[in-house]
Order: sequence, then structure tokens, then C-alpha cells
Amino acid sequence: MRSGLMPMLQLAALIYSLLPARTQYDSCKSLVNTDDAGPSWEFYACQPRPMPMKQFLKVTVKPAGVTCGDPPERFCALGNPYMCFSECDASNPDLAHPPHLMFDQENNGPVTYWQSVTWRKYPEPLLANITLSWYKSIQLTENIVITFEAGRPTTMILEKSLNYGRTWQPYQYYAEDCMEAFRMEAKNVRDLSPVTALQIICTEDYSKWVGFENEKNLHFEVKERFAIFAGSFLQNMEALYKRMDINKSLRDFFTLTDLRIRLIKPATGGTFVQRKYLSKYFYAISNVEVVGRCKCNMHANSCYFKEGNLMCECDHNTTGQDCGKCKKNYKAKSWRPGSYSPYPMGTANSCVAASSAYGIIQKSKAVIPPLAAVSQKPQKTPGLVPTAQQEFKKASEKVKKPSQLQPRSNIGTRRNIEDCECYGHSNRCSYIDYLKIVTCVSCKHNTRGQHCQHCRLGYYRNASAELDDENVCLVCNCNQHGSRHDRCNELGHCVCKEGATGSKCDDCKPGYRWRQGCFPNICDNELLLCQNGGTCHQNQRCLCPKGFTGILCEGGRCDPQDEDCNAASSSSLGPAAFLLSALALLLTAPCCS
Ligand SMILES: *[C@@H]1O[C@H](CO)[C@@H](O)[C@H](O)[C@H]1NC(C)=O
Ligand SMILES: *[C@@H]1O[C@H](CO)[C@@H](O)[C@H](O)[C@H]1NC(C)=O
Ligand SMILES: *[C@@H]1O[C@H](CO)[C@@H](O)[C@H](O)[C@H]1NC(C)=O
Ligand SMILES: *[C@@H]1O[C@H](CO)[C@@H](O)[C@H](O)[C@H]1NC(C)=O
Ligand SMILES: [Ca+2]
Repeated sequence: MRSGLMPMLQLAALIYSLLPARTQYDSCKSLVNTDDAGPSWEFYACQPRPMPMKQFLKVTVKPAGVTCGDPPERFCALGNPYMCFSECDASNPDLAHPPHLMFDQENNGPVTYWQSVTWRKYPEPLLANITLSWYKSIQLTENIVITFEAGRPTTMILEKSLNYGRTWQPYQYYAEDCMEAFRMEAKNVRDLSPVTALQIICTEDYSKWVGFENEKNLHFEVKERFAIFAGSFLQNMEALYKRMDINKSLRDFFTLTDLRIRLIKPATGGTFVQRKYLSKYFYAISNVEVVGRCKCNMHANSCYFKEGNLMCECDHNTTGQDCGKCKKNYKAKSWRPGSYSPYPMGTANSCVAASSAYGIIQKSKAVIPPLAAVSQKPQKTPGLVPTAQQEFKKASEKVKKPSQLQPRSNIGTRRNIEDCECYGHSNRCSYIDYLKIVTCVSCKHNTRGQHCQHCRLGYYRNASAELDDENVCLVCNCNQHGSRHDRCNELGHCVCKEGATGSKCDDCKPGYRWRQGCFPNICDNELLLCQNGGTCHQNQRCLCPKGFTGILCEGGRCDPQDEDCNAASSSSLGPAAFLLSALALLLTAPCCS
């Protein structure tokens, strides 16, 4: 019996290990032999392998002071308020619970965790935001799993950002009672269909009190959503990839640059809060597992971590952190992401040299209607910022016939409601009495304005799209570090900070180097030469031979034992070198946000 079982298990393990390892789109090119022309390159769509992303993130916990230990506190068991087993003291490394313990490797050692203060201020809510930033777009390939050590929260929201934390949208709501907490019907990912796959739901699956040991994990279900398209064992990934190719919302749904865990109410053990024992209510998270791949737009099969940044190693003559543009002199065709089709090699959509035979630049001849009423203020109607539900909702609602319009008596009487023209971005108008105009409300698709005819700030007009196109407004995507703000002009060009360049301000001018923004070179191989045999390290400092000092190693050789050595060398600095050292001081100071 036993001997028969083992090979079975081994076989199962083997099959299982083969399944996720079946790599697709893992090479960007290969050398092929053609009969007439000899060997030549063939190019394919490619993407990096998934990896554990928790090692590359930066964590911020807010509000300040929500991490336990300052002052030290005792914590009691949820099930037994007299069992106060643990103490948190930020000044003692053995008793501290700082945020980075959510992302360490446990390696069979004791469980390490971040812990909040207790709910001693009840009934004031115990709120905490845990923000994870990658400074890079990544695509989820596995479920996000958050491990809570002292009960899963009664209420929380998972949020995500696609634009480096500039704007946020809910990803999933979690509550013991969705209706009570969020006025949402409780749902389960298994209830979703291909049509509703991207709905933002509230789930009660991970918030019910089931005792400490039974279940500590909370999921954001990526695999289950993949399975809606690819089958329950993800056996038909081709179907999923085909959909992703043509549906940007579907691709974007699994893409993010930042995640936020908004903790709203801690575990209460399934009963009311006992005011006498507030030391048993708190949050403790031992692990946050986020597995995904760098988003490289199907133009790279690897991604590396350099100077605190994830970068795609771009192929197909593309460049940029996400391979999101063509290399210089390879702009004969406009940039496009690689395509998953035809399965399983895909299409590379390489950038083409400007001088090549394909070099016909197709300019769009679309006429952009003049922008009316430009002087109006950006509207602050809450509905103008689309909620995720609106954004993910089937976005094809047509303008309703005037007779179907619902009166909105709270804003004004209806008049000339026939003038309700919103180019399909809204189906509601209001009459504003004091301006005597009919105006669209809740413009969708990132539009705004009386007729939803403008783009929201941070978006620009897609010149080849009609005004009633869903894609009429494109996100400016200005690089957070390189641009002055997130707005751009009608061509999508952003306003760059000093030293930055490029339409999205994600490149540096000569003489500057990218380190989450462009910083002037301290040394280089042309103008700012290191002297006396010094070597320039990453354009940021000269590595001086022994005995030489100064920004450019220009300080003369002197005896290090000599007390006057440092003074002598700094007083010998010329004005230029003095300026440089002042600059270096500025640059090493903690920088602006
Ligand atoms: C948490 O983040 C949300 C937005 O995502 C914000 O409205 C709220 O004020 C933040 N709370 C804290 C305590 O920082
Ligand atoms: C994209 O896919 C989602 C999920 O299947 C679907 O709800 C949505 O209607 C699709 N969008 C378009 C433009 O096809
Ligand atoms: C990049 O451009 C060069 C010159 O046009 C070409 O030889 C090469 O094949 C291109 N590479 C890719 C991946 O398209
Ligand atoms: C601009 O609009 C056209 C027409 O709808 C669309 O095909 C194109 O993809 C849009 N451009 C972008 C960058 O989304
Ligand atoms: Ca840990």
C-alpha cells in the first residue's frame, strides 16, 4: 500500500511542479535559419518571470504613532483579557514590531510581525494605512495574501494605485458585515462571470471570527479571477491572454504601482467591543505576499533592481523603465506594446529604425473641436472623479433620450433639457439656475465640462478619437519624479523639473543622472573629471586614491597623521570646487517629495 502511494504522490508533485513552470513569452528573440538569407533574428512578445515582490517595496505606515511601542504597551488575548502575553517596546529590538517585519523571510524562526497600538482611544476608530510602493508598475500573477496574527480585521479596504500613489481606487472591501460597513451586498469571487470579472466587491470571506489558529490569511483573489477566463486549473491561458490583448481594463486591473491596506476596525472576536479590556484590540500583520512580474509591455524578459528601482531590461529597440517607448532613432513607427497573439509566441511590435524601409510616419488628421468655455473652473462635483465601480462598469451607456431624463429638482428646475449633450460620457444633466445653463453631471471616461467635452486635469485629448469615444481622454502619465505636476498639454507633454526631459519627463538631460528624478552629475568623463587618478563612481562622487581628498580629488596629497591635512585641503579648494561641494551637500540632504 505505502510503497504504491509514494510514486503516485511523486507523480502528482511532478505534474504540479510542471504546471506553474510552463513558461510562456519568456524569450524576446531567437536566431533562426532561413534558406536564402542565412541566420537571422526572429522577435517575440516576452515578459519577465513572476517573483516575490515584497523584497522590492517601500512601506509607509500612517498615521504617525500607530505602530506600537512608544510608549510601551501590553497586549492581551482576544479570547481571554486576563492573558496579557505580550509587550511592545519600540526602544527594545526584541520587543519592537516595526513595519518591515511584514516583509521579512521567516525562515522557520519565530514569527515576526508589525503591530499597531491598542484601541485604547475607543470609541474613536483605530485607523491605520499601510502603503506599499514599488515605484514601478507590476502585474499580479498570484493572489495577494495578508497574514494577521491576532485575528483578521472586522473591516478593511484594499486599495491600489496605478500612477505611483497620485490617485487611488478601491480593489476589494472586506467586512464581517458588508451591508453594515459599506452598504454593499456581500459577494464572493466565485459569483463573478466574464462580464462582471472586474467588479469591485465586498467579501465577508476573510473577516468572520473563526478563532486565532484556524485562519489567519486574507486574500485578494487573482487566480480565481484568471480562472473566470482560463478555466478552473488555468488550463486555457490562451483565452485569458486573448482577452487581455484587446481589453486594457482587464490588463490594468491586475497592474499596480502601489497597494494600500486601509485598516478600519480590528478583530473583536465576533462580539461587541468590551470597553474594560481595550488592550485586546489591535492589528498584527506578519506577512504580506505579493507575487507578480515587472510590467515591461511585452518588450523584456527580465527586470533588475538597481539603486532602489526596478527596471525592465528592454529589448525590441525599446527603452524606459517599462519599455514604454522607442529608443532614440527607432521611432519610424509609433511605439506599441507587444501582443500575446498569436499564441504562444505573440508579436513583438518592435520599434523600427528611423531610416528603415518602414519609416512612414502616419500622422493622424483628426480635427480637434475647439475647446469651449476653457475658463471654467475644474469641477468639483464628487461624481466627476469616477469611482472604480463606475470605471469598471460596462462603459457603453448611451445618452438617454430627453424623455427618459430624471428630474434633479435638488439642483434646479429642468429647462432646455434637450440641450443635454454629453457625448455619451454621462446620461444625466442638471439645469443650473443662476448660470441658466444645462450641464452634464458625473461625466465619465475622465471627461469633464458642461458637455463632458474636456478632459479631466491629468488627462489629454486623444487626437484620433471622436469626442464620444470612451478613449477620448488619455492619462498624461507624467513621471512622478521628473515632472512638476501631473498635467500635460494637448500632445501629452508634461512639464519637467530641472534636468529632466522627454515627453513624460522620465529621461535626464546630458549631465544629469536618474535617481528617482534627475540629479546633476558631480563627476563625469567630459567636464567634471576626477583628478589625481580618482575614478568617477556612478556620476555621484570621485573615488580618490589614498591621501587625496575633495569632491574631485583635487585636494593635494598630505600626511593623514597631520592635523592640518583636512583643513589644508579644503582651504585649497578653488571657487568652482567649493560650489561643487555645496551642491554635493544639497544633494545628500534628504530630498524633497
Ligand atoms: C488612509 O488613506 C485614505 C485614502 O486612501 C485617506 O483618505 C485617509 O485619510 C488615510 N488615513 C490615514 C490615517 O492616513
Ligand atoms: C473588458 O473585460 C471586462 C471583464 O471581462 C468586461 O466587463 C468589459 O466589458 C471589457 N471591456 C471592453 C471594452 O471590452
Ligand atoms: C533594432 O533595430 C535594428 C536596426 O534597425 C535591427 O537590426 C534590429 O533587428 C532591431 N531589433 C529588434 C528587436 O527589432
Ligand atoms: C485613441 O483613440 C483611438 C480611436 O478610438 C484608439 O484606437 C486608440 O487606441 C486611442 N489611443 C490610445 C493611446 O489609447
Ligand atoms: Ca514577518
